[in-house]
Amino acid sequence: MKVSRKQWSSHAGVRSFHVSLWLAGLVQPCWSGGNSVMEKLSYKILVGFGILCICLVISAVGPRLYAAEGAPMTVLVKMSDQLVFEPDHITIHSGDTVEWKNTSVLVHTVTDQPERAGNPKDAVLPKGASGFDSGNLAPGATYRHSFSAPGRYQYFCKPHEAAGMTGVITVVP
Ligand SMILES: [Cu+2]
Repeated sequence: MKVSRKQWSSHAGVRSFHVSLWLAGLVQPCWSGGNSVMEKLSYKILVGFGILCICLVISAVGPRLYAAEGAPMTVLVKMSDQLVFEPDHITIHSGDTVEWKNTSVLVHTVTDQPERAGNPKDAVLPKGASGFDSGNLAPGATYRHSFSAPGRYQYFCKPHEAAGMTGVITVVP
């Protein structure tokens, strides 16, 4: 069928509306009878746009799902001149690693051994987890520990426990 450019543009608007309804499963496609080159072209553009949208959604959501479900991560905690672990509370997944970096001019430690704590509340381990101790970390030094047993870990810095230099790690399965 022959249509003028003006008529076509209004038809295209109606048809794209019908295609939307068809995609929602509400009506039968009404564009299938269209024969003009322009109508076929507009249909191809709509389908192409739909596929592009689906690809964009997959590329945006896919890597997030993978990061949440899959590969182990390493989380950085800094040890500061203000005698704090930054951040002092973190939540990680079983299998993740924490890397502590001494960004101060002082010596710090990362210690989670109840027998070394002045206050037992400063060294807490979940059932089945072994204690750990970095030893003295000079300015600029790093220490890494991987966590597998889920639960709450409270750790401290030996020289600065009394000053309140403690941190909490929650490990979720
Ligand atoms: Cu310290």
